[in-house]
Amino acid sequence: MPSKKTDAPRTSEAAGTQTPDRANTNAKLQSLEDVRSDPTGQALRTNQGVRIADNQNTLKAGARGPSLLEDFIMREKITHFDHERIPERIVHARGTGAHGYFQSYGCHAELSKAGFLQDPEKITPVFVRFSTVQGPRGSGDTVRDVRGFAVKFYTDEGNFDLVGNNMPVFFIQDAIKFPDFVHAVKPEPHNEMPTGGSAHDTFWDFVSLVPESAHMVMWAMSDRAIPRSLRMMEGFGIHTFRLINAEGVANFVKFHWKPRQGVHSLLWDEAQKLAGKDTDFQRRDLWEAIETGDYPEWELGVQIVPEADEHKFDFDLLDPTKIIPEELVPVTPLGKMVLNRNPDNFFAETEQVAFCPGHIVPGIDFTNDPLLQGRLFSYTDTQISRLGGPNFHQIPINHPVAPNHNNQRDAMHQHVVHKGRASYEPNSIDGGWPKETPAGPQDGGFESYQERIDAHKIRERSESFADHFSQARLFFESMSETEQQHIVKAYSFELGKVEREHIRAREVNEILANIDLQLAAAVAANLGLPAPKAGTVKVKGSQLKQSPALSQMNHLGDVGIKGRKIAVLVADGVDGGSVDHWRKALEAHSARILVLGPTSAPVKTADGQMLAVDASMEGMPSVMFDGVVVPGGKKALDALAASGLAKHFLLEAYKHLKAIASAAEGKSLIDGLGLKMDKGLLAGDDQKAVDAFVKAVEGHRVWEREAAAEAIPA
Ligand code: HDE
Repeated sequence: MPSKKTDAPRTSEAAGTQTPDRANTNAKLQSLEDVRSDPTGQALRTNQGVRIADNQNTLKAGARGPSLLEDFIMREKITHFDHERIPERIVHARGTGAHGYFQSYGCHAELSKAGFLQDPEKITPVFVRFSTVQGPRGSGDTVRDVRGFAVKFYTDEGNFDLVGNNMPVFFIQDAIKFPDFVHAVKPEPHNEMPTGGSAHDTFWDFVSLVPESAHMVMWAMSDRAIPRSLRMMEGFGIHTFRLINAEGVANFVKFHWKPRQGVHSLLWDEAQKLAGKDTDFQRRDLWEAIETGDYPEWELGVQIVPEADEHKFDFDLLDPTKIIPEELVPVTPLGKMVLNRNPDNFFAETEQVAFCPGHIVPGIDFTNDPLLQGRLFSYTDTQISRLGGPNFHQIPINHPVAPNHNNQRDAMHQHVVHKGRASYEPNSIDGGWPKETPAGPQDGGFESYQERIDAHKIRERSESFADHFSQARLFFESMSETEQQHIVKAYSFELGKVEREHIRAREVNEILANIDLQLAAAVAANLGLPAPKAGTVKVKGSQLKQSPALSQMNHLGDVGIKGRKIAVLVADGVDGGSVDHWRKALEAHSARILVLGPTSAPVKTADGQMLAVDASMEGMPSVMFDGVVVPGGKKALDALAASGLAKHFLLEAYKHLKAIASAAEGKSLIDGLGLKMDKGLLAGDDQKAVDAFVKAVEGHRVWEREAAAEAIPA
């Protein structure tokens, strides 16, 4: 049955004006939707279609007797159940997905001949999967880790997968090191600890021995590794790719996703608490945003470098441990992506989706980045064991909307009944079909960019990949003071969990001291290590002193407080008018308002009405919100002042630098907690108070409060 939800534009383009291949696209999309099974009104049957009369009892020899082998209904059910699990991804096992669409802002024919970038009217369906890297499928969402950001574009010319992360660089330069890196970051082999994090000996042993990881580790120790929401992350293709136009002119590009929701993070204390209070915090956040119609949106952009400028930078474009600072090459916006439909079934869609950086379409091509080159092999290979054979492209979520006739045949889980009598090419039996399409400016067959290579076959790293510290330093120096402090704390926390002192010392003296001596000294002091000496590596430094684009403080987004979660704390005796006032005022900004009571039971307002609550303060603690409102009503305020739960809620929100507004009469509650008013701690019900509150939530945190918040117990 077709999906009942119709928000997601799943039509591709008007039939009739295109080639027969393209005219088939709508029908193809529809057939992909038809695999969605709807049991409404249907009888319970076996896999063979037999109606089942009793789904409660096994066939037995007498009511108290042994079960009979003959029971094909029970055997079929249990056998299927026994095989329900497939291997989880070796990395990025924990993930969540969503459907949506991509729409180009205009015609980008000068840059690429890829069809989905030509026409602003054209809607290209996408499926996105966000993930953490280290933890298993059931691990926590809010651990300190890189986030995967993988997008499958179902274009008319075949699937294009942009398999990126929320950080623009990577830990290693050459694919042959990937198994070493992953073995090091994964839980320790002897006791399988820790789950979901990198704060352990093997990770720090590896990265302290491999200086090329220095830049990426800096990102991983920054707030980028604990995003507030999957909706609030940038995405990066990392490697340099090529875009090629119809004339065959190529440019180097780096892909960027810029969230309209801004780039925001959790605080470390919040992230840790959330890992226990709501393991699913981020998948729930994305799911609820989409269910409530608050569709997250990203802008796809590219940094463009003409082929002639390949060697104009102080780093190598092929080195995946380097960014192109946006101040040197700005990001050119190409189009937008909107996520507007949740999957119907997690396993069928999110778990079975198979990405591969090698899935590209005409108009896009690779470069010789040695990490990218290895990835081109790995992804298809891993799907063969994960999804049980080479026909994983036939699984509906992986199926292109473009036709995919060829002479590949058979293999495990073959779903297609190939009607041709000849499964080879050339043939004269089937009229020679399917036939090659010559490469061409539009609708041509794929043609690789004809890069000239004149080289020795050699195992060697290019000298141009040798500078490991300049950009790590640029990153640190581009951070605000607050962000720098968070980085110091993250290194101190993680290295504090490392048992072997020589590993801690090596990271401080041989890595951090080469990046920034003050950073190294601060971490050393927190670990009780001797003050480090200046690093021994001669670091040439970057062309730029700072890159403001690297600081999250400069990415507040442009949707205001839309989709931000605000808790309204109530108790018996609350002023119902005050609740309505705040609700209306904040809903006008499209924030999500949740009323929290002492328990999940409704409360009685001052004028005797029953007010339903969305949850208890215990069920939805302050770490799940972006801001808190305490409406008026003397009796309710007194009750909150006497409640440990409510006081903890407010103190914790204050500690986590969140905006808190109370009705004017609630000031005594704030005073009673010993808190000083600031830009984000407000008392008042008038428009001025509402505006100040909205502004504080928009700013994400009340950073000026950080010193005062230190004194509040966690
Ligand atoms: Fe991956 N990576 N990776 N990776 N990666 C996988 O493929 C691999 C790398 C990324 O939501 C695996 O289907 C190698 C960089 C994402 O399903 C595997 C190397 C970047 C996802 C694999 C890298 C990524 C994966 C595991 C070094 C950012 C999750 C399961 C040469 C640009 C996709 C799978 C999803 C998944 C291999 C490095 C991103 C084993 C060999 C760099 C977002 O094939």
